[in-house]
Amino acid sequence: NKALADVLHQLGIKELNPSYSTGLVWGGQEGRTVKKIRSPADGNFISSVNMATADDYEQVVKAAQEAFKVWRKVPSPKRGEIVRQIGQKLREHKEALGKLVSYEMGKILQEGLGEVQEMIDICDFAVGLSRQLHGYTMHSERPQHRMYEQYHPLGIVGVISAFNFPVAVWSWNAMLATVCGDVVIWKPSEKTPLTAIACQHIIREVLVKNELPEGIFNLIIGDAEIGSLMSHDNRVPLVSATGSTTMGKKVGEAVGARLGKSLLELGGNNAIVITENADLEMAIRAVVFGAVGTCGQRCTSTRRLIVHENVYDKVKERLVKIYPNLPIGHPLSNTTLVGPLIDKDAVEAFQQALAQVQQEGGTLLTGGEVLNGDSYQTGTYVTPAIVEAENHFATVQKETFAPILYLIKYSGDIENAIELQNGVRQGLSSAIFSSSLLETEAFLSHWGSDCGIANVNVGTSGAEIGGAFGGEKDTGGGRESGSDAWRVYMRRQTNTINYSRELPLAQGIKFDI
Ligand code: UN1
Repeated sequence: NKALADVLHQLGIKELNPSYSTGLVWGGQEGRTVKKIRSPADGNFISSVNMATADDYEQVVKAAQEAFKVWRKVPSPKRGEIVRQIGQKLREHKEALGKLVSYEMGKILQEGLGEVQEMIDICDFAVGLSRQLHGYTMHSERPQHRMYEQYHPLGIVGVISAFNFPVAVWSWNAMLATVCGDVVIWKPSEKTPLTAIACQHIIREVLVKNELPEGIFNLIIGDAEIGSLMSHDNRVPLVSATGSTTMGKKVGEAVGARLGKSLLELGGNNAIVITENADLEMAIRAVVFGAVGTCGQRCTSTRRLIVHENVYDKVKERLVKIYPNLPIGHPLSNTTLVGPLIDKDAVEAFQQALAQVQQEGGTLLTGGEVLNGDSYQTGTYVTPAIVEAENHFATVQKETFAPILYLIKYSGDIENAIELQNGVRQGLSSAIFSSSLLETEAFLSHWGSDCGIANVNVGTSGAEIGGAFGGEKDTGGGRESGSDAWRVYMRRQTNTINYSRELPLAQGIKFDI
């Protein structure tokens, strides 16, 4: 596998099978449970990794605690300088890391490169932020007193990330946490540990060059047990978790029970509304990218299409024509638009959802096959499906991490479309395609979309890092990435300072001794 060897060489990766890394030190090579990682693209063996033990986890926490003592004293703009250097390294390695993301996870190269770009962007954002971690000043009710607030580092931030964005989502968390003065323990998805190891190599170079302590950036490769240790651990004041709602509820409950902070970015069931006033060609492009991009495995993937009855047949006809011609194949091939699903379990979930929705009365219009033959021997390639369905079907209410687009008809005015859009438990991303100001403003209003992200003439996926990213209801309520999402990585402290020679009490209370 020469292509892979080249990429690993470019990234300077030597250690392929550690179970953890405390920034500078790799550990846990011997005697652990071994997991073999195969590419979903061609089934080829990529590497073995060792699954971390509870002892490994202890090593990592100790290193992180020690590093925090040093790191929190480094001025924030100096911390930003480290993140700047990381961003620079990512620029140098963009091509190689993008390829590795594509090969290990299965998203097409364009999207693999896009993912690395997202990491570079958040580094730039975090560098600027490192000079802007500001709070308010307040006027005191007492004479010669002043009040202000400060943001201080929290400590160890645990990051649990998912396979579908194996590196970008970690970087959103890690780069903000780093300029905030925190140290990070990253538990990547056990399906995509190699890209995490690659990032750790990049980080390590920067730590060594700057003679920084071990343990500012830590990596631990393990299963749900490690996530559970982290969630229950009082030494980890914030756990940021991305993944399914089921996983998020477990993390949220465990962290909540010890009154820790959690930042949850969970499932979506994202809809695009197409009204009769939409530019249909533009809408169709957004729908197809949203529904089949990353083979339907983004948390922002378009899963429901809510179309006005007057344009419904046109939209349906257009999509049913486009879908069978989508080039499906190896994610590293330039012509491919749809790569494989992550594994056979995902293929099974895809098939089950399609069988179930048809039982409920849905009509499969196109796709839904598992491909076989020469280029598709892994059994992970499927043809993206479109199903005519109703919003209340149990299958439609559920997030299936696969390329299934449910076509739903609405009639009457925009309020009906909004009701359908909001009529699911998830609340991540939503979009409307329309040139009518009355419709688009209604969609964005306080009685409009209930999602964390609501777009106009822009699809549901592919958010920029500058905005806060996350959603409501079963999506978990957390916000990562841009805007003021950084605040969750810090503790807020209110300070009252008296520069008089008196000691007046607030609220005018008299208490003379
Ligand atoms: C995810 O799928 O968990 O908005 C993150 C998007 C990407 C991030 C998705 N920027 O589609």
